Amino acid sequence: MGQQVRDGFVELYGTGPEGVWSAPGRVNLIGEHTDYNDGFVMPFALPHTAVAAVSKRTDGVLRLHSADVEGGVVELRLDDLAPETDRNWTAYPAGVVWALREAGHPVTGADVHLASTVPAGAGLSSSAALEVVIALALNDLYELGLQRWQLARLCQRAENVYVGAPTGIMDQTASACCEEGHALFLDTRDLSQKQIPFDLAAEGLRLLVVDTRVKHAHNEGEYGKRRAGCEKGAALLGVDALRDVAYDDLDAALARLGDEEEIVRLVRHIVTENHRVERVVSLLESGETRAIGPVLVEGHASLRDDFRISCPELDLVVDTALASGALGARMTGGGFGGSAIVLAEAADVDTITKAVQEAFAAAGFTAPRVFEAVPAAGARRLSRGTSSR
Ligand code: GAF
Repeated sequence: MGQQVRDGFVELYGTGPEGVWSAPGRVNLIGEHTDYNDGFVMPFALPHTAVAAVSKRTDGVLRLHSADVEGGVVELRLDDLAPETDRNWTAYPAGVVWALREAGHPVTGADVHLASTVPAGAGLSSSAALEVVIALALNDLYELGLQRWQLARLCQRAENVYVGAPTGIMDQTASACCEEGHALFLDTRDLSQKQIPFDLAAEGLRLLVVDTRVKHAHNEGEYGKRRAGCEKGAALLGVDALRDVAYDDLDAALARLGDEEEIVRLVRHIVTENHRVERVVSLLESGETRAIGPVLVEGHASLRDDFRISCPELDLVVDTALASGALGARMTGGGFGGSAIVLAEAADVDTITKAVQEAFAAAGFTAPRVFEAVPAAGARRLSRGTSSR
């Protein structure tokens, strides 16, 4: 796709870009809604990417164009960029430019043409991919010298402040830092990372992504409500973040919350979910990959019953996949729609896929999109200058 995006840039702007970059979407294996509680997550990168051809400008103008969206080039003046003024796709790349400048980086403009294969609204981080690809391009072109984790932080700031979605740091870090063939064990408190080898094919296993086609968005209120509830839980328990509630102390902590029923549920999810991430890491490190299946299922139950962010379509994927022989399944990402993941023996993939498709048809739901996820590379530069690919 790099060449196509480069050609699109030439057609639009009449000259070749200074480079072409890509940044992937992600799937989260385990560790949901833990990132804004200073907890653990374990995403891996998808082969689906946002690809951007970019050149610098010196006149304080940002020109943005997407091959995926109707409409022409959007031209913005850097001095006019202001938080929560843009409700379109352009808010993601423009937010990154705003965040870089606000942090004091000397970005003086850019021409951008991009295209993405990350399905939008599917809970697979299409917006983080857009942010990270722009951040990486500008970091290279303006020689800012920022490290990957710093780019992820700036992208999160773009999303939180400029776009106005109160998300955590997982998606941007996944897009910026994941490595091919690995899942990323990330401690969101200090952003320390460990790449965990995750080669399912070598073990005769597959991981399916089932996009329910139920669109979700993080700035629609429910995400923010969960985040506020978790913060209230931490305050009631006298800790900086729910990450500080030890799994072994969970019962005592919940007892201290008394009749705060909703907070009890949120706290229980976060504390048990952090523990599930640690269990999955240790199972993978000891080569017991199949044994992560039941942990994924527990994670789904916790998101459905305690955190209450699943939906009938996601539950149907999980229930149908498990009834058809899957080793594990759960919703992935922010919830309220989006995608589920299914861990299965390679030999069972067709049966499970068919069963899910039939169950959706029988329930009168839109046909889901099912594909296999193989851990892919994180963000990278695809080409330099105008002639290379
Ligand atoms: C969304 C958010 F963007 C992430 O930060 C994370 O909270 C996730 O939902 C839930 O784990 O993808």
